[in-house]
This record gives sequence, C-alpha cells and structure tokens, in this order.
Amino acid sequence: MENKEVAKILRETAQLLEIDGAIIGRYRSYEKVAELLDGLTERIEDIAKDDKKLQELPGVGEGMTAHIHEILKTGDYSLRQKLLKKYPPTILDLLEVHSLGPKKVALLWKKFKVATVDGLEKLAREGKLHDIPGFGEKSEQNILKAAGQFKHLSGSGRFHLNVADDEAQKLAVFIAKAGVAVESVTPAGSLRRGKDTVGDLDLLITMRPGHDKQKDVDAVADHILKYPEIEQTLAHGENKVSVRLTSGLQVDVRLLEKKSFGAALLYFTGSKEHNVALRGRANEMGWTLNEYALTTLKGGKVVASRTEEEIYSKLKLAYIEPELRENTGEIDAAEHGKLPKLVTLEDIRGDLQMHTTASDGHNSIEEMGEAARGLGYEYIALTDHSQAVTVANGMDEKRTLEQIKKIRAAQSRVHGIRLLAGIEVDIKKDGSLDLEDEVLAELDVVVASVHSYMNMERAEMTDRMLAAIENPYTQIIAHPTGRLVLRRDPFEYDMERILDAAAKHGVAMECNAFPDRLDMKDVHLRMAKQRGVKIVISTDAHSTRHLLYMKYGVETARRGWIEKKDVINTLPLDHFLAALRPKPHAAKKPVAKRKSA
Ligand code: DGT
Ligand code: CA
Ligand code: CA
Ligand code: ZN
Repeated sequence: MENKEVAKILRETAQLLEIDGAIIGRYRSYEKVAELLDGLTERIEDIAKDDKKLQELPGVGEGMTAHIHEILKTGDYSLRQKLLKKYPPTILDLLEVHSLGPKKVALLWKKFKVATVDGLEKLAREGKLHDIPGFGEKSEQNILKAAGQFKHLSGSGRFHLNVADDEAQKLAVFIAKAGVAVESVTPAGSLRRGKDTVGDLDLLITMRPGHDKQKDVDAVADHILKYPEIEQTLAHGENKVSVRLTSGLQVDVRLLEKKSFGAALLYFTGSKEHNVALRGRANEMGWTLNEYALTTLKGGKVVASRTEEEIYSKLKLAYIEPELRENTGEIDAAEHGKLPKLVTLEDIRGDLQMHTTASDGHNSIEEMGEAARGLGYEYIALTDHSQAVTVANGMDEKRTLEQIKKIRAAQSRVHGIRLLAGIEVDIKKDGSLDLEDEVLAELDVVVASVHSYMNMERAEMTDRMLAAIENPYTQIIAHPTGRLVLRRDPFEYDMERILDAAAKHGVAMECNAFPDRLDMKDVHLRMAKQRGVKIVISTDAHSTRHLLYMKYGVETARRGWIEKKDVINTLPLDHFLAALRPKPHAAKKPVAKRKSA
C-alpha cells in the first residue's frame, strides 16, 4: 500500500471520530499520523517490517502500530468501517464544504439525518438552518455558496496537478519496462502545459529505431494493459490505448512513429485554442498542420514533423514553451520576438514559506534547512504561523521571539545555507497584523496572509487586503487569494487595486507552489507582472518532502508569463534581502518591558 492510501484511511477515521464527538486527543492521534505519512519519504510498508522502527515515528505507540498493521494487511481499518455503519460515507464530503466543521456536520446528521451536500443545500435554501445555534442567517448564505462551489469544483471530474503528475511518472516507469522497443514516454496535454488541474492524461510513446513494426507496437500496448492500477480498459486500437486507473484518472496513450513525434507532441500538448490558431496560420502559408506533420496543401509534401522546434520555425515563430500555449497572445509574441524568457526551477535560490514543528509542520528547523540545502538552495525563510491560527498552534509574541533565537542557534549547526527567521503572520479581520510591531521588526522576512473570515464582501475584503499591504512590516502576501484548487474559489476583492498597492509599496505577491493552492494563479500573476509587482515562489512546505512542490509553483508562474527577473527569490541572498521591502527601524523596546509598562 502507498503511504497516501494508509494516510487517507487514518484521516477519514479521524474525521469520523470527530463527527462522532470523540475527544480531541483521540482523533488528533489519527490525524497526526496521517500527516506524518504525507510527509514521509520512506514507504510505511517497509518501516512496518520492524515494529521498533515503526515506533520511532513520532506519535506511533503500540496501539497505532497495531492499527497500521491492520490497515496494511487488510487494506482497511475496522474502526473506520464501524463508524461508516453509523454514518453514510458521503458525510465526509460535508467536511470538505468550506465553512462547515465537524461539529456542524454532526449536528446536521443528528437533527436532520442529512449527510450529503445536496441535502445540506436543500436545508439552507429552505431556511432551516438559521435558527440553529452556531449557524445563523449569514452562515446559511455562506453554506449555500460553499456547497455550490464544492459541487462545481469536485464534480468537475478533474484532478490536482501533482496527482496527475505522480500518476504519469509511475505509469511512465512501468511502460519503460516494456522492453527494448520503447524509446521515450512523454506526457502531453494539460499536464505538460502545467495547468492547475488535469482532466485526463495524454502520454506519447515513441519506439526505438527498427522496433516500430506493428508487432512491437502491439507488444508494448499489451504490456501497458498489464499495469496493475488499471480499473477499466476503455479503448484498445492499433496505436492507442485508453484506460481508467483506480484513482479515477483516465489515460490516453498513443504509440507513435518517431518521424511524426514533433507534430504529435504539438497536437496533443494543445491547448486546442493554440492548435486552432497554429492551423490557421499554416493554412495562410499554404500548408496544412495535423497530428502527423506540417505538409504542403497541394501535393501533401512533408515540410516538418520530427520536432516542435522545426514546425514553429517553418511557421516563422520562435519556439513557444508549453505553459504559454493558451492562445492568449503567445503567437503574436513569438512572431515578433517578444516571448518572455520564463523562469525555471533552476533559477530558484531560496524558498520563502515553510512550517516547522513550532506550528503545524512536521520537521525541525534543522531538518528543513538540511533538506533545502540538499535541493541546492542558498537560503530559506522559516515561517511558522502566528497566534490567531490556533488550530495550527500559532505563535504569540513570546514564542515568536524564542523561535527567532532557535533559528539563529540552528544556523550554527546547519552550514551552507542561510536560515532566515520568518513568520506567516495572520491578517486579521480588520487588516491589522497578528503580532506587535516590535516583534515583526526582529524578523528577517514577514509573510502575511489570511486564514479567517474568508467570506467577506468584496469592498470589505479589498479594504482589509489594502490595510495589510499598507502596513510597513508586510513584505510578502502569501497565498493572496485563498483559493483551494477544486475546493474553494478565490476571495472576492478588487485585484487591480490590490496589485497597484503592492507595486506602490514594494510588497511581493506569492505564487504558492503547494498543489492544493497554486495561488496566485496564472492570470493573476500575469496581471501582477504587468504592474511591476515583485513575485516570490514558495512551497508552504509542512514537511521536508513538500519542498519538492516548488516545480508546480514555477510551472504556474510560467503560465503567468513570469520571468526570472520578476521573481525575487531567484536573486543571490544579498540582492534578495535588498529587494525585500525595507522594514521601518522600530524603536527597539523589548516586548516584555513594554507590556509590563
Ligand atoms: P484536460 O485533459 O481537460 O486537462 O485538457 P487537455 O488540454 O489535456 O485536453 P485533451 O486531453 O482533451 O486533449 C489533449 C490535447 O489534444 C489538447 O490539448 C489539444 C488536442 N486536441 C484534442 N482534441 C482536439 C480538437 O478537437 N482539436 C484540436 N485542434 N486539438 C485537439
Ligand atoms: Ca488531457
Ligand atoms: Ca485526452
Ligand atoms: Zn497559510
């Protein structure tokens, strides 16, 4: 079993226990181990071979050891099954509806026997919720909105970028084992364009020279159909296999002749809109473009087909990176030599948002530092939560000052990478920051973000964000729109005014690389660039493994036409620090003294 499958079972058990009214310690213990598994690089199956090793994991005692063994052996967990006899499985969907916690979900079940999002919507629409303690009229409206979003987003049948990416990589490794005939496996479609969600996977396979006879192609197709994670075969043609995986993701695999690889890659990468525009251009030039080749209209002579570069070049266009292929001006830019020189993963020199065990992260300062150095970074900022985020064990002034000391002390043990003392300080309802100025002044990097009151009216939310940007201590706004991919829409506010203010005050906007966020998204990043707003790309890692999410942030930034020069964490340390908005020189009164005065 994969770690994430075990984690899912544990997490659902925790959620069901919470709905069931279990005491916090009981369900948190399941949740904690689930989170731990999400961040673990080693396979839990391997660790579990030795109980001693298993119990070295934080939060895993004898009881949890037995539960993990049961899950690994049976693929399920008896307590979860027992709870699912008490509550319908759809009740877990309700927890995904934003603004609904386990207490409210439990109440809905107790009072109305409602355990579906449809049922919830009906209750809210009929006005049956606003008399119930803890709901209220305003929250009835919020619930209607959130239920609508949930249905729209989760019912879309689309997948998170990292899920599709993981599936593609696993399948590619399997396909490569088909034997000598396979030369390359290349993902195309929305995954190659780095879109925030993926509808289905499009994989292109080329065969080695001399191994592209139909019998070789058939052998590879037969091999693919033996992939253990296939739930259903949807199509099996001469050069194409379509399957649905157990995850629900559909995969279209195409087996190609090498000579038409460029044309096929171009076609199946899309987007459809980009392809249509390219075809039009080809026609105007007296050619025709399809998935096999660019050919002359008359006579059908091949003009180019082997590589994308050749085809673009014949069309008198500079090579267009996949992330730009949305027909939003890239063809014109390619014709006039005005394409952006997009930022790359290699350009990134530091990661500016991550959490440690001081708040809701799973690793220590040192572990994050070591892992980041392993990725070749020059600096990182450790940015734990502030006090308002109680669920994440956010830090107050005193703990923040202690954390700064700990980061400074850790620096003497972690070499070859600069550890910057940061904070993810909460932007409160009125736009003020959640910590005293004197403490904010002590930090190297102040990242500010919203985690509460997310349903404010547009004008109110705009004022709140403006206040946060105008606060002289704010240097970076993290996950600026609060959206959750496939779960929650961006906050409503006047984006143009916010970006103008960010540009004016030198506040950087984050492109949060965590695949559930990817916030700001591509179109907003492009708007930011046009206004000269500084960008940072950060992972928001809650474990060392999450540091690897940087690539999704970079892809999102590339989709927003972002260049290296727009991103301040591509700068060497000194230049980066100089590019951060300068903080006021606060009167250095120690906090303790000020408070007692
Ligand atoms: P997705 O799967 O919804 O995330 O998005 P894509 O872009 O991967 O779309 P998909 O899988 O339907 O098709 C893959 C590519 O194949 C698409 O980006 C462009 C190309 N393609 C598919 N159908 C058409 C079509 O009818 N006309 C043109 N010009 N291209 C198409
Ligand atoms: Ca696709
Ligand atoms: Ca497809
Ligand atoms: Zn956050």
